[in-house]
Amino acid sequence: VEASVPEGQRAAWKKHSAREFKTKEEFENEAVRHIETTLARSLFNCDEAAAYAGTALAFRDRLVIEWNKTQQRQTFADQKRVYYLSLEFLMGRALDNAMLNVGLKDVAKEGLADLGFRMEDIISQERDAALGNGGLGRLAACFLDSLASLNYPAWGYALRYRYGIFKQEIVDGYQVEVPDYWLDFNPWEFPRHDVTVDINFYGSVSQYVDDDGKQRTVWDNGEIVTAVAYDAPIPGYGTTTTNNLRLWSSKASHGEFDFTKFNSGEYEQSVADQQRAETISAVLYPNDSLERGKELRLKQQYFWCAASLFDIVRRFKKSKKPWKDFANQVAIQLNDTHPTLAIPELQRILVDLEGLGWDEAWTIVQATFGYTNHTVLPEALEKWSVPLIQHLLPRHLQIIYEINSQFLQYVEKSFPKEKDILGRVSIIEESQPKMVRMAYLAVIGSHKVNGVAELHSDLIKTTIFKDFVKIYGPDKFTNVTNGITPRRWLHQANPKLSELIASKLGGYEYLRDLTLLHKLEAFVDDKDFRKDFQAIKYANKVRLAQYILEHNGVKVNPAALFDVQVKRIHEYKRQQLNIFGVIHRYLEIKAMSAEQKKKVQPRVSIFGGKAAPGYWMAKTVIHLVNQVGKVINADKEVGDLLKVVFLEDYNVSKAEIIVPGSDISEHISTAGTEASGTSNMKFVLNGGLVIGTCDGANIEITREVGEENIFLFGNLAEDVEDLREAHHKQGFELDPLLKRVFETIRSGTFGDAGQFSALVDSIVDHGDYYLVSDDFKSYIDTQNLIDQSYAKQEEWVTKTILSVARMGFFSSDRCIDEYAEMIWNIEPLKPETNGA
Ligand code: GPW
Repeated sequence: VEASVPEGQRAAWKKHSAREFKTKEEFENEAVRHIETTLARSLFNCDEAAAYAGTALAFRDRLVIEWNKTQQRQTFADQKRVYYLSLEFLMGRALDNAMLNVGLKDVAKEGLADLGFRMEDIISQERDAALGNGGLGRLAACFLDSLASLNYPAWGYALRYRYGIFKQEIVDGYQVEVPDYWLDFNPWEFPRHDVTVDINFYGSVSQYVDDDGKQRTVWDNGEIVTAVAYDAPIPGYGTTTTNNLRLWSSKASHGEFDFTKFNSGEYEQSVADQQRAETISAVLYPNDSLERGKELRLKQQYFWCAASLFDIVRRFKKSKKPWKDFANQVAIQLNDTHPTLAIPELQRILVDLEGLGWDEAWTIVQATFGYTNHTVLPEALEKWSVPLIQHLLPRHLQIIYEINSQFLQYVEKSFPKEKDILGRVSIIEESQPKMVRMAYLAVIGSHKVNGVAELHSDLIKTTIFKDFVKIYGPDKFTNVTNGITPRRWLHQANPKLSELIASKLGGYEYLRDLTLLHKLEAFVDDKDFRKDFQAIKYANKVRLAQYILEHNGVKVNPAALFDVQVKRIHEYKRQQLNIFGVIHRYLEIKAMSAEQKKKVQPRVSIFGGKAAPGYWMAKTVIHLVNQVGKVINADKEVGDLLKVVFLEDYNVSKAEIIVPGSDISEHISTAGTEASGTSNMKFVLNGGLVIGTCDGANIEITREVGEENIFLFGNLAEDVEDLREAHHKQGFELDPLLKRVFETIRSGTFGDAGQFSALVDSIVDHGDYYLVSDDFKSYIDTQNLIDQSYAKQEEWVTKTILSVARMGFFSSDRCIDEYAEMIWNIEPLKPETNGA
């Protein structure tokens, strides 16, 4: 439908076209107008929530103007776009980010002060958009920020969950999950009731011969659910480029709300049907690095992939280009295997709906997709049962079998002498029931596969995808080491440090090119700079100490060493190693004379993170941390020498307070299990040091900052398999210090020992799969080294400054440029060119 205004009327249109505020006066004008009209409030009943809403709406207007222009410009330029398919986008708050990215935070701050409000109070009114579990979802959010900041034409696609990741409450030391209904006021989303896609489930497949005598396949007679688009603007930093994040919401199709049922008195049934449809986008699955094979999850995945592909194909078809140009116009990145159904779905669209030949279609599919792997953990690799896919997506199962059959024929021809290879690389696992291995389908359907840190990218080539390297050659596999956006994780979370750096580097250009940080090295001996740098760290620790007092009721000394481990609770991430180390430290202190105690470096051990609701071992760790904290924090003999706190409901906005306030942070996974880690980068960028294993991005952080500036310990990835095998064959000697820790737990020091037996037994009786005992001594020794190093404050400050200066590599801008060049083959579209 042609909907543009005729030439003759455009002058009037342009005269009244929306304008962007620039000054404090104009901001106040916009905010007050929104508070008084949009919200129907007045100066007599404007609380902080209303002031937040008015501010957000004022900035939203600004974003929308640039968003519209960007979309017009990108459509007009008609160059290749990238689509980032991720089931998770852990965005956090949007207002602060919007103000900083458009460069008007100071203007708004003064304006709000005029109106009687403090900026911090207003910002903290906003609820986090928590549509993700952990690192994978936050990475997607950082990538959106970088894509827009670098002016790439890019869209994110995901689901509009009504409930994001649950809110965590700690009750009597236990985790309790509370639903996160976040949508009652969300000024950042725009419902597009005119952008809908009908999605088919179940039903049947039939063949017919079309007018040209071609054999065609149709899939129909199933249940139809409608996808409705909700869009959110993604502003770039220091550019007007504003990209789009499109979230799909499910609702009953008109056919579904059955009026015959309704009229014949089956009102309840028709409402029930409606609710069933809405259930698809109702809730984010709260498992991190674990696959549970639930039908509703598969429905979510297909619903989202099908709606997104329909949308992408619809946009491509508007350009009237031939299909052979598809992969020159469209790059689709699969964030882990969750969107793998997009592969058979695009093949289905091209073959069944558009009438392309199989091979022609398959060439397009492979050229379009790239796949990012984020784990080698077997329990996280997705598999779906063949009967379930057969039932829910009968046509897709046929297509998957056809893809597999052609692939296996090719493998058989290439490796005629290898009998076992076909069974090993088949997309179908011959188990009972048969399973579809989604990672294999993703590898086969993509032109590039990448891991997320060097070690991880090497590991996938030698373990889970070893055979595929042989089949396709090594060039199909590559590495893009993860990164973080310095806008949120330095400028926004740590404005004082950002300002100090800008004062030395002559402005904020380093936020667009983080490698410029290297110039800070020149100031490492500058007395004033060192003093300022240290004072900022101290102020951030004071802020964190206030937060701890407010939320945990524990008074901590900001001069103590703040030791932080915040991330999802998982056995492979080894929070248990940390808390056992804390217990060891407690026992050491208890055994000291008053004289010895004077030499102890005071510490605060800070934990935070959510456990998946069904993950008992992880929940036990949370409980143990809280019990240990209760005992130690109340022990007068220990006092300020050791405090232990568990921060409730760790999320993005809390990370923005916690990360800048850390001296040392823990990234202590069993070597070879953490694909990359990204919070390690955030801590170092904010002037904290890392204690970590030789795993994931820790290794590259070491390469960049120098091994004298990081505290590495523990066994290496290459030795893990042998150690595990030895445990099983010979058994193993429990580390004596760890043994003493377990005796303390068993004695009931931290409450009924039975509550922690599973945790202790997994190490003592069940082979210590995560090598906690093997790494314990080395961990304790390294922690002691940290105490000594921290006591030499001048050396410590030197380490932290040099580390910050050397973190340029870890900007997510670098990641996006690498993806663009190696995988997507796309170019930026600068606002100045084609100025719409
Ligand atoms: F298991 N990651 C995550 F690979 O946060 F799917 N959730 C997940 O479900 C998975 C991975 C999955 C994380 C990795 O654990 C972390 O090492 C990495 O830095 C992050 O993804 C981003 O790549």
